[in-house]
Amino acid sequence: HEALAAIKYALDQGQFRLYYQPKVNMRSGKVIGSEALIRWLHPEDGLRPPAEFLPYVEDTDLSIELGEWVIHEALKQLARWQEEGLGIQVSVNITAHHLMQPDFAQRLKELLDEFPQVPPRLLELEITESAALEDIGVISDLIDHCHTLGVTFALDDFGAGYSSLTYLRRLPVDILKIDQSFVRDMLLDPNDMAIVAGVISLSLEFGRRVIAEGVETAEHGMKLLAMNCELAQGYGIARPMPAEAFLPWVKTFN
Ligand code: G
Ligand code: G
Ligand code: MN
Ligand code: NA
Repeated sequence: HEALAAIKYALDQGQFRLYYQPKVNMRSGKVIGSEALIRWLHPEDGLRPPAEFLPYVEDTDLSIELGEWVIHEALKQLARWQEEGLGIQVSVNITAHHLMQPDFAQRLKELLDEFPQVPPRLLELEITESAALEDIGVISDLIDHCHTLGVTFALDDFGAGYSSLTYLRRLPVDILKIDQSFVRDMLLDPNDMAIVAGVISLSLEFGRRVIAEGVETAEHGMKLLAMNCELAQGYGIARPMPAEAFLPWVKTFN
């Protein structure tokens, strides 16, 4: 396949970059972490978003190679930030296909071992509800296994899937990310507001942390804080940015 070959070539040529979007605690005003989001810096076409190339690699071996590159790159960045005195988390998006590779935990351990100066708890893996329900026991065991390595897990896009509550019930994730579609419209639509409030109280009942994504305005932030959701990510705080821009941004935010 032509597109796959082009992506493989780009990977070998070092044309991919990770952008980092801050995650903050709105109560303390502190930056707590960042989500790593892949970009293709194409020599002719410029910056390409993941929607333009990730669909081609879905469920292929190349998706695993790309996923490992993302984890490696995130660890490299964590090591740099560690040196610069910035001890924040980095979250990477992991597909169920990648997580379910038989050697996933072993490969993750090898990658972590390459960066002994990085505390594994600073690496968070974001998984979505895309995995088939029949695999949920397997995924749950994998999360337990990876937890023994020290990494943490987030359940991404929470509420937008078709079996969210089963995932919440059965997956030992550390934090729920409230899907941005609910957050975006919560100030206009009472149904979305009810869902956001419900997810926040569910997360507390289940002893999980919770973060709102898609926080686009200060008004969203204040409402979430009033509902006891103090962690947030979104354009209203900052857009995803290149690694070099992150530390200067943190200094202006603090
Ligand atoms: O970065 P952007 O906001 O355009 O992301 C669009 C989608 O691509 C999101 O669903 C995001 O989770 C996904 N995505 C971004 N980077 C990665 C990555 O490194 N790996 C995977 N699997 N998905 C990613
Ligand atoms: O699926 P996932 O949650 O990983 O996707 C993250 C995507 O959401 C990225 O493409 C990121 O650029 C985008 N994003 C982050 N914050 C906001 C926001 O406040 N509004 C909108 N519309 N998109 C956002
Ligand atoms: Mn994500
Ligand atoms: Na999400």
